[in-house]
Amino acid sequence: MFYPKSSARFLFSTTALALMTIPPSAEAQPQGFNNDEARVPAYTLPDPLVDLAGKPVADAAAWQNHRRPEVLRLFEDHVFGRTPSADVGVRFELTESDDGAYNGRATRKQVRMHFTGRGQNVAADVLIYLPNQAKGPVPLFVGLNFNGNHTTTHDPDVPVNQNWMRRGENHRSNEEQRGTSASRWPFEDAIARGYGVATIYCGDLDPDFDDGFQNGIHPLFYRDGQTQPATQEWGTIGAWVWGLSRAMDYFETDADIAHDQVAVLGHSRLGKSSLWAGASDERFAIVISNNSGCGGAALARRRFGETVQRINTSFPHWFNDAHQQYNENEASLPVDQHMLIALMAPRPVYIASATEDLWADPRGEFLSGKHAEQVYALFGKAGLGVNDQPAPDHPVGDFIGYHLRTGKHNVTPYDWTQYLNFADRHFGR
Ligand code: GTR
Repeated sequence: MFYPKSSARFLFSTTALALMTIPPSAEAQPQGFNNDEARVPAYTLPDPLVDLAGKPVADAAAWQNHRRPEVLRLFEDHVFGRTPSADVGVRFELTESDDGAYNGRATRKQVRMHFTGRGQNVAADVLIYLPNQAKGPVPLFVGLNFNGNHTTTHDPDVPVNQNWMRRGENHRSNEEQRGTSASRWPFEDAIARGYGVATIYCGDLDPDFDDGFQNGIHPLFYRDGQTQPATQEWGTIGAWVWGLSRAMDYFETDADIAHDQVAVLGHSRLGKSSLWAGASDERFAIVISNNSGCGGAALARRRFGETVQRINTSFPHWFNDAHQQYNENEASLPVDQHMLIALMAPRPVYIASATEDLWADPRGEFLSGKHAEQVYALFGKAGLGVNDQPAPDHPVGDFIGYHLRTGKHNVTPYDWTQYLNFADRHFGR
């Protein structure tokens, strides 16, 4: 049996789900963007279970061997960009291992990843805390950070990153920034629960501004005469995600880390990145999106909060150039973000929203999980297990976890508690 490419059941389900609303926000949002559920346009989502030739995807094997690679390629070509193949050298240097961190409860490892290509070198530092009470290899959370590893902890033994920063004097960081993002990285809580946590400054891989891709790792991949990525090649998010995969390569060499129990997580632009990392690298056993919004978990076709045009204008470097053609033109995107979530199947994925984070479209984030459930069902895995977006602070879900935290665009201890619970459940702890 053949289904039309735009299946009618989506129209039905989006209308039914659109009857619910999320709490109004007190937080200021940019003007001129829709924050009103009643003004979400009618839309039809592409069907994850109908392939490009119009054939239905019958079972898990057809998804995994045929449709999944097709969807992955669509995200490469139309959203995040392809990673060029190039002869780039990768070397790991363990610069430190000290079992005295956090009053002897943790071992701090610092690993410098050296990347070499076309006579240039780029380095990215991985900061890792592992629990000392562990009896064997430990499960690990890994995520990128916004402002340098030294901002994630008050630990004085993490060097101040000297690369370009959004924050800090003349885009350079200093001691004053140490620990300023520590509330987003509750290392000690994770350690107490038997988990390791690793983080990397995204700007080590590619500084987060539009420089025509002259800095960061992109130039290492250029072909002779190439001066910037081709239309369908990667942008900044692609480069960040490549770095996460190289960190995964390192974890596979570290006997203290259970490399088959690595959860990748990220907040906001770095949540878009954790989703793309989980989609493009199936070694990540759990994938967590915290308030990732447009280009992350939120459905683009809803045009609620941040839109494709807005994100491509404010941050032209995040996606590939081909993505620009979908400005004010979401309906012609061959994918929507429920298909990004579906690329995690059958691995557990967690989507988190916040009530005041309307810019990221909490409902659209929930709905992408909802519309990914059909792919999990092919594997016999239950997804969210609910039809309606749950009340604030009521986590739901089996293989697709979801919560709507009360509060603003942020990562909080509440979010982390849910991720640790989710990992405990799926890692059988
Ligand atoms: C905003 C952007 C969002 C989100 C956020 C962040 O300015 O519009 O897509 O990524 O930044 O990363 O904090």
